[in-house]
Amino acid sequence: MIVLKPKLSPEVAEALASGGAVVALESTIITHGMPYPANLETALSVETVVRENGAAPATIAVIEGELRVGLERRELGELAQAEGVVKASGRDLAVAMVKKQSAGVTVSATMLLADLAGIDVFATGGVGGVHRGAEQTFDISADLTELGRTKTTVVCAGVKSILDIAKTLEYLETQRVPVIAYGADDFPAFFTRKSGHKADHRLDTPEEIAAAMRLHHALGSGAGILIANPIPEAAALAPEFIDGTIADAVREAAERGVGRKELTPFLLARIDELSKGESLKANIALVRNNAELAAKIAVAYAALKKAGK
Ligand code: PSU
Ligand code: MN
Repeated sequence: MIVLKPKLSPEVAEALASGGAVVALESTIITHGMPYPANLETALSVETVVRENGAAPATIAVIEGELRVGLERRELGELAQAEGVVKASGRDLAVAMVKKQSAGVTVSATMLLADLAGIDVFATGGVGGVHRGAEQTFDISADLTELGRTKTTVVCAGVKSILDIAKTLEYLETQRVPVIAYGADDFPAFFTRKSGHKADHRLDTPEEIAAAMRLHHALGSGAGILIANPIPEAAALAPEFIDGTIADAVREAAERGVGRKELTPFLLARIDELSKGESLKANIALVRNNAELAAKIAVAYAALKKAGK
């Protein structure tokens, strides 16, 4: 059997070779999650935040059929503006390679490729989850099953209430994924710091999280870990405002019969439009905040690995 090795950028290759800290970053947020030029500005500023906190950023994508870990600025710019780029979850990667397509990779595909490259920590905005009405549609993101089987630690701001948060937490429990809120008791709801649902665990420092990662992997679980980092207070949106906007977007999607892989991008774009850019501002703030935490965790984890602890 062949084992694929994604192509690493020089910065990522060097960091991995020396046992340094690396943070994986996804690209569906660039291709399908934010409008241009905010998507490009965010992608670049998130990479800067990772570097400022002592880690190498590894934005992951498929470029003309090639699996890539760490992109050049020019490539980020092209991905951010390209029309008709594929949204690839893990199951779509092989076909994108055969067809020599470029693709933004979702959380599930990013975890898979990060793991192939030997990267332990990954920062994103929100992960996919169990959609509202899943009891009828069966719409459950492959991000959740990937978390159950790939040992990447994913730092997110919780999940948006475009999803059924209670069912998403139930599903993560079934998949044996530890859900750890950072410095909080509540599982956060992306735009707001609280969802009304308790996270399973709370840890208050990157060092504690790194230690938990080491032990989780030493137990041979094989599953990932979900770190839920609440949006910074100053950037959080008022729940009444954003909940109403989300409800409108969800209703519209149902009326128009939007489903499958188009549903999440449709909802994100409509929420951006309906909130007149307020949601985008919050989204950018929380992604940067997650990148900072992920870098600190990656630094602490790399130190434990080096010490053999
Ligand atoms: N949620 C967000 N922003 C995003 C996504 C989800 O707030 O950009 C993207 C991520 O790439 C995630 C994907 O992995 O959508 C999930 O898509 P789906 O629901 O089709 O599995
Ligand atoms: Mn889906």
